[in-house]
Amino acid sequence: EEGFQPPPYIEGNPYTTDPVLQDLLKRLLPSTSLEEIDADLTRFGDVIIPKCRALSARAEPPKIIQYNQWGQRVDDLQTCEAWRGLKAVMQEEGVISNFYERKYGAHSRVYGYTKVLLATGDTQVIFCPLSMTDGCTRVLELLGNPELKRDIIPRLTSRDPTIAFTAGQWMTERPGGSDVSQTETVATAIPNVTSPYGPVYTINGFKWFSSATDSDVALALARTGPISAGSRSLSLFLVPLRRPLLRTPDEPTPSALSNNIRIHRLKSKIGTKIVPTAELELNGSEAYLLGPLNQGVKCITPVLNITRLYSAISSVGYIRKALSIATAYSKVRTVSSGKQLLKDNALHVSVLAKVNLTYRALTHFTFGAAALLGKVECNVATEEEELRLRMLTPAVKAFAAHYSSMAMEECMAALGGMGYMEETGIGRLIDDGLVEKVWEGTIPVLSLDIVRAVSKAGVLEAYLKWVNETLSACPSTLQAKNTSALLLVQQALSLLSKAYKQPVSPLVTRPAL
Ligand code: MFK
Ligand code: FAD
Repeated sequence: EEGFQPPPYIEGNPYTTDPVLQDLLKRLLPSTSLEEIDADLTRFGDVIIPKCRALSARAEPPKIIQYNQWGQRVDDLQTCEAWRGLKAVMQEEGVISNFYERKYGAHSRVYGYTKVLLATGDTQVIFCPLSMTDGCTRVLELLGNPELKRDIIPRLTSRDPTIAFTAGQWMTERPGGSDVSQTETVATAIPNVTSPYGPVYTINGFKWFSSATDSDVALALARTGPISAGSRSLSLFLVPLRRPLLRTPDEPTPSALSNNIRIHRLKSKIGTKIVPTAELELNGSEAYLLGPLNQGVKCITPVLNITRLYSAISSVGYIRKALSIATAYSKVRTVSSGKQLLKDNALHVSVLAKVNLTYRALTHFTFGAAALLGKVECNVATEEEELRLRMLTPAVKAFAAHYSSMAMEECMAALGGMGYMEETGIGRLIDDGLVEKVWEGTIPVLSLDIVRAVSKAGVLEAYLKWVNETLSACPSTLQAKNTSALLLVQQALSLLSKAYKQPVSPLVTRPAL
């Protein structure tokens, strides 16, 4: 018991101690909104994050009770109180509703995604269901009939956890998640049944990954035409996970699923262990058609694009948390015969500086896309900005996922043996963060999506014009450094030229120094 005891490190307010965010917001937000947003984010860091940390520390993986004592199949999904508490905190905070109230107009995405970034390391991947809830809201905003807009959108965006809905997304099946053309789930129209929410179908099939299994509704792809048509005979459906769908606040939602949905099993995962990811059987589940028949993939892409930005911001959020721990530790741990704090040691600082640089670059990169999404959703984006967002979304998601785990490993080692201990939580961050390389599109599949995007007229030109303008606006000293960025773009162009077997217009020229 005697002897040296390592002093504990203290993580500060994640917003006010952050090396990047305040400058980023100054650059992106008008001064009229900045003051209010700055005060709100300071409160978020002071009050909400400690609340989340306390809840997160008590989180337990979900359990499934498939049969009751009478031998009846019940499929009762039991999530822990901490998980439900984290969801409620974020709903009360308006993390989803903010994006649809749009108080700060086109800047609402930057504001809301900053909260996502700040909370990611302390919330047990709660943004998995919340991001899909956000995406589902956008789909209903774009494709929903007046009844869906009246009854469902207010639930998805509610700040009251007793009535708020969350939504899941069911795309992936056993024959393929990246390529959904072999989807086995079939939807059959029920001609004599009507619903205010649209044409009624029953769905039969097997969904291989369902992460928001505790949600109220899901957006599902199912086949409505011949399998020979591949993904072009898939339609999009809104599926209730329990019936009746609408309940009053004094009628709590049962944890058991109904609507003829069975939980085959819960997934055994490397990380995201608190998220109730399951395999599901749908045996005649009622569902409502959304959007035009056989255009399901196109109709669900707003969900993909919104959740891909959550994924990018989560990858950056994991680095933020790990770097904040490593930085805090450098202020209490001594080396060199106990004479020097790590924060004053040049060699150690160079390690942290490298991670810091990755964090800065990725934060600016992802928030560039977030700012564009805000503009598009408020109908104030130019056509060029819209095209640029299309290309940037898969790029930021892939880059952030790729660099995040490497950066977190550096932070882990920056605490020495302490970093490898479960108690610091860096191991959990790494395990949770790894999934960003897979869900919502693997990195190679996102690369193919960039190729899909640039093959549409005007997309590459819009991007390159912006690169040129951005580089020309840089001070000449920076321009010289940025030539490496230029080289990268030129390399990409040359690869694309080869892929298309024709030269891709070399719009990028080295700006005059
Ligand atoms: C914590 C934060 C993170 C959030 C986590 C949430 C939990 C995770 C849940 C999941 O992982 S859900 C499953 C996610 N699955 C994927 O991301 C699938 C990855 N695969 C793809 O993205 C494929 O590219 C895709 C399935 C979309 C390919 O399908 P198709 O049918 O072969 O695509 P096709 O025929 O090229 O495109 C159909 C139409 O959609 C085209 O439009 P047109 O009909 O007008 O020509 C495309 O241009 C359009 N499209 C495709 N991708 C698009 C898009 N439009 C806009 N944005 C996109 N990303
Ligand atoms: P595959 O598509 O079989 O990919 C296998 C490998 O092949 C990958 O390396 C991939 O990059 C590569 N590959 C695929 N196509 C190509 C190509 N054309 N060219 C080159 N390489 C290629 N899905 C949902 O629908 N809803 C959910 O809620 C959900 N939650 C998830 C939760 C977790 C924790 C995880 C891990 C996954 C979840 N998924 C969910 C599924 C996820 O979206 C898929 O796993 C992912 O899209 C990849 O699909 P797949 O698993 O079928 O892999």
